[in-house]
Amino acid sequence: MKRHEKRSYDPASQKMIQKAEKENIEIVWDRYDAMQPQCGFGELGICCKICNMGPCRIDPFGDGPQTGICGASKDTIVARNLVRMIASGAAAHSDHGRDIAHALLLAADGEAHDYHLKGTEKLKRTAQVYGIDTKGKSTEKIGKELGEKCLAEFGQQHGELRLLSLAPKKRQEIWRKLGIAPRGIDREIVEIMHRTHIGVDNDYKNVINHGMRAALGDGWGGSMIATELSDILFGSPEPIRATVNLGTLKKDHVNIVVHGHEPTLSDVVTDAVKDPELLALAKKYGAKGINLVGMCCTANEILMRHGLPSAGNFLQQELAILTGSVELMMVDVQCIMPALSSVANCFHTKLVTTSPKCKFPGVEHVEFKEEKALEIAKNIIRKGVENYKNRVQQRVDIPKEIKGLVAGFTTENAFRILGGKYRFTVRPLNDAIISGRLRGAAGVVGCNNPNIKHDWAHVEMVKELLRNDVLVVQTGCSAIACAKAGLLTPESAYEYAGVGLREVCEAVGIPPVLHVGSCVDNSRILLILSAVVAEGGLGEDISDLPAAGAAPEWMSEKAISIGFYFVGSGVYTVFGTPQPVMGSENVTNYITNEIEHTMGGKFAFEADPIKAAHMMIKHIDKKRKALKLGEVMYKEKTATVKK
Ligand code: BF8
Repeated sequence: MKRHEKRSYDPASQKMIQKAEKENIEIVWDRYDAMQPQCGFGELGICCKICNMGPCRIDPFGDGPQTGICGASKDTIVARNLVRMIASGAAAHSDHGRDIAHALLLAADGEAHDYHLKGTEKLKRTAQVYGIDTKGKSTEKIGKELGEKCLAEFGQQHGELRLLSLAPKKRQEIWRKLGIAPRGIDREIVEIMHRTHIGVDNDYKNVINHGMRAALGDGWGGSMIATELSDILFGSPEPIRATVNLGTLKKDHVNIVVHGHEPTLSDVVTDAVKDPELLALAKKYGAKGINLVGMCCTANEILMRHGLPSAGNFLQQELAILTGSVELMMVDVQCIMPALSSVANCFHTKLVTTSPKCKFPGVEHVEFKEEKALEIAKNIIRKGVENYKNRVQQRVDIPKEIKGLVAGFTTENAFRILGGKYRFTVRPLNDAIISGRLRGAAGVVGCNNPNIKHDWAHVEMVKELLRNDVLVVQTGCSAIACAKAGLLTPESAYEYAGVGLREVCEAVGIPPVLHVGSCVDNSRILLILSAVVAEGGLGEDISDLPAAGAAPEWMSEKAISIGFYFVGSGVYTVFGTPQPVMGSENVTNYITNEIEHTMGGKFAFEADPIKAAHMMIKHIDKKRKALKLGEVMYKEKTATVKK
């Protein structure tokens, strides 16, 4: 197998990897190879650099030091390092949520006049959860009160986050009994930093349980606030057809890529590219128009709400520039490789940073402010249009690969689609699981990582689940991976789904893989699971459901936080490569085994996606048995799987 084939599963990416090789441009896989062998102490989680007596490291073979200079055991060191990753991941998601709450407030106050509160139904519903009396109040007044209440929850010191009340009652009781119901979003993150300071918490279970509390503050707090308030501000997504992969870039258009996470800028950019003056300018420079595409989770935001194309996922950010066709890439926060500036320097591509939290040395910064959103967006687009004249057409190589998909699924529209015109319900989903037409459901989410062939694990795992009648729900880069493989269309059910799943997809008219958004939108999965429990017939808690989760190509600290809030919500969750815990047998055993007795969920690590899919299927079958459900309806698999 050739090098580019080993690096990516996606033919479009393979072509750009070859181009990078030919033109001697260093990209992520080259840096990964240069980094081998990677630090074994780091991989095992047994390096401690929390204080200046260190850095300390535990000898994994038992001959050298078995504690740090302060006496911290490997269990303490591993647990502390792990929960610090949760702190960072939860902080990233939650800060995103905070920014959306801030934007909602500005919009409600009339200070950010380019935004309007579009999701009035959801506004009222969410306001009720927060105990806001909506009677006789204007949309703006309710929005302001809700924005204030949500913002206050970040620094809340007592009580519980309001959105926890949306979880099944039994789950809430578990959290209370274990003392891990999050009080305030920031508070739990700060407490991680305190507990893991030199000489504080050195009971590894106590450390991890608090990490779980902070992660729950992400899933049922910061991330859920981000999702719910985005739906209020920008409107709830509806099923929508779109396209994906590098083939969405256009040879004869000005290509603008929005990359990052927060929808505040990208949402107004969708309007800015329609500006007649900018379109005329693009024509003046010889382009046929302005082509706006997304990258990573910003792509998911504009894909879900506007049907705009996604050029790709995490490992494709450099590859988009390598097409030679990108006039401008604007970035906000998270998952933006620092290497982008050097790759952009090899082409005419202009890189623009927009967030005060994320600047690059030597890269133009145009600070985004909600109060002048559209004006700033137009200003950035203009820079891209003006850069078209610098494009070297001979260096343009746009891979032809492009796939159609349907995105835009949410907790709310799942009810409508499944329930039909007259009654909103997830009953048909529960019934399909109870009857055995569906085996169960799985959430497959997360990143790409050069330590595993790009997209391969996502695609193979999802195909295997579909084939075994497991309905799949996706977010983030995982959803983009499977979209590129053609799994996110209703027609894909005929090719990949088992008989039972295919029947359900046919009856309801949905793809066998439901794209529910960006990574903060994993909160939608929590709410879908809660809705399924509330509908009845499948137990009393999320941990009773025939369901499982996976992050087969995970990379970021956000993935760790997501994993922990899923496990803390009762979900069996399989990560591809192990989390950095293997240096402590106790911590590994705690999170992959023991924790199930208290939380109802646990982790597993398995890099082989087919094996991992079967671990999930086994878990789903175990839960079916516990619920006294029969075997799945159809034994035969009609779909064929490429191995
Ligand atoms: O937040 S899946 S690589 S883009 S961290 Fe990043 Fe991972 Fe992609 Fe979205 Ni999520």
